[in-house]
Amino acid sequence: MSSYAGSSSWKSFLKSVATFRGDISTLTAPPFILSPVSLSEFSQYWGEYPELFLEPGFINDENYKSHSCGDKDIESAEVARMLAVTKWFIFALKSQYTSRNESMGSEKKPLNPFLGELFVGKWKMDEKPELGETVLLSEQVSHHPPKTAFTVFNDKNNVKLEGYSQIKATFSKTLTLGVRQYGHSIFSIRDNESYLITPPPLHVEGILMASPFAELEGKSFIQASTGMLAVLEFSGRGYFSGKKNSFKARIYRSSKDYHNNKEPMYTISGQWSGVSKMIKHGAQEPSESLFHDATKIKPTYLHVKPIEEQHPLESRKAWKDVAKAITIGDYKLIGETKSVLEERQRNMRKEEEAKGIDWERRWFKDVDYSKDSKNGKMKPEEGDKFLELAALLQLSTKNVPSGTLKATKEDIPTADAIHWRFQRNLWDEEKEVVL
Ligand code: HCR
Repeated sequence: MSSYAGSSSWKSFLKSVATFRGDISTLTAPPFILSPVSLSEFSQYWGEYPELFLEPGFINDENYKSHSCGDKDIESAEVARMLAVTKWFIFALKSQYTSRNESMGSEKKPLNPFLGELFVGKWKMDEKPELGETVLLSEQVSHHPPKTAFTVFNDKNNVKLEGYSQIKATFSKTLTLGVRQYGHSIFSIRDNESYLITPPPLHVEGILMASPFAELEGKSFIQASTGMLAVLEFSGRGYFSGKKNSFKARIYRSSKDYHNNKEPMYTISGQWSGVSKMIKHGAQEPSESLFHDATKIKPTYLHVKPIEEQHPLESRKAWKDVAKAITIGDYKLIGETKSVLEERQRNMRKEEEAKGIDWERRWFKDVDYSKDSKNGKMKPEEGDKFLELAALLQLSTKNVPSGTLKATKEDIPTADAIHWRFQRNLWDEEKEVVL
C-alpha cells in the first residue's frame, strides 16, 4: 500500500474515477500518481533486449542446433527461429509491463502524447560491432483517440519491427482498470520471413491502495509466415500456478492445428517476469528444459540525445517543463506548464482547420484495408504481410481489439480497417530529426 492511499486527494480521485466514463488520458489525477514520462516512450520497450531481438536473424540451416532454446533435438531452423521470436517477445513483456513498477514504485499515469510527438533513439552496442545499430522511431499519429506508431529496425542485420498501439480503458465497480489493446506489430527478418504479433488485454489493479500495477490476461498470438503459430495465454496470481505474471505459450506447427485443438509442438510455462520451462511434445520421451530466465539478462537502455539537441517535437524536449513540475510535485505548476503545451496544440488544430488541411504525419501513413471504401487513403500493396499473416491466423483485419479472430463476437462487421504503417522513404529523406 502506498502512503498516499489515505490522503484526501487520493480519496477524491477515487470518487471521480467511480463515475468516470471516457478517455482515460483526460482524467485528472493527483501529482504523486503522474508519471513525467510520455506514453510515446513506451515503444522503446520492444527493443530493450537488442541481442534477443536480433537473434532470429542469425539462425540458419547450418547453425540452428546451437540456437535451440533448450531443445537438443530441434528439427529445423524455422522452428529454432519461432522459438527465438517467442523468447524475445516474452523478455519484452517484462520491460513493457513491469518497468515502471521497478523505476517509479508503481504504474503511474503517463503523459498523454500530443499529435506529432516524436520519440527517437538507438541501441549502439559498441562492444559487439557485429550487432550494428538498432533504431527506434515512435510518432504520435492520433491524439483523440491516442495512437502511437513505432518501428525498431537494424539495417546491418536486416531485422525490423513495425506497429502501432492504442488502448481503450474502463474502470470496473471494484476500481480495477480494464484495458483492451488495439493495433498489432509485424516482426520481419531478411525480408523473407515475418511474424504478426498481437498484444494482450490487461487490467490495472491496486488502484484503491494508490499502488497500481498491470496484470496481463487473455491471449497474444505470434503468427509466422512459415505457418507456425504461438498462442500465449496470460493469467494473474492463482490461475495457472498461483504466481503473478503467469503465462502458458503453446507453439503449433500450424494455425490449423490450434483451431482443431491438436497437440502443440511445445508448451512453455512459468512467469514472464521470471523463469519459464519448455516441454516438447510428441517425442518418445517428453523432455523439459529451461526456456527463459528474465532475472539473468539485464535490459539495454535506449540512447536518447540530450534535450538541448532535440527537435521541438521530440517528447522529452516538448514535455520538459511539465516533467519537471511533476518531479517536484508542484500541482499548480503542472497545470500551468500543461496549459501552455495544450494551448499551442489547440491553436495549431484551429489553423489547420481554417486552411482545410490535416496535420501531416512524419514517418507513418494510415492504410485502409477495407475492400470498398473510397476515402483517398493508401491501400495495401500486392503481397501485404499483414493480410497474408492475418489470413493464416484467421485474424480480423478490422479495428477491433487486438487478437480478435474472424467471425467472433468482437469482429464487428461495421468497424473500419485502418492501420498505421511505416514509410521507410520518409525516414530516409528526414532532414530535421536526427538520432
Ligand atoms: C494502461 C497504461 C497505459 C497503456 C500502457 C500500454 C498498454 C501501452 C502500450 C505498451 O506497448 C504496453 C503498455 C504497458 C502499460 O502497462 C500500460 C499502462 C499501465 C497503466 C497505464 C494507465 C493509463 C495508468 C492509469 C493509472 C491511474 C488509474 C492512476
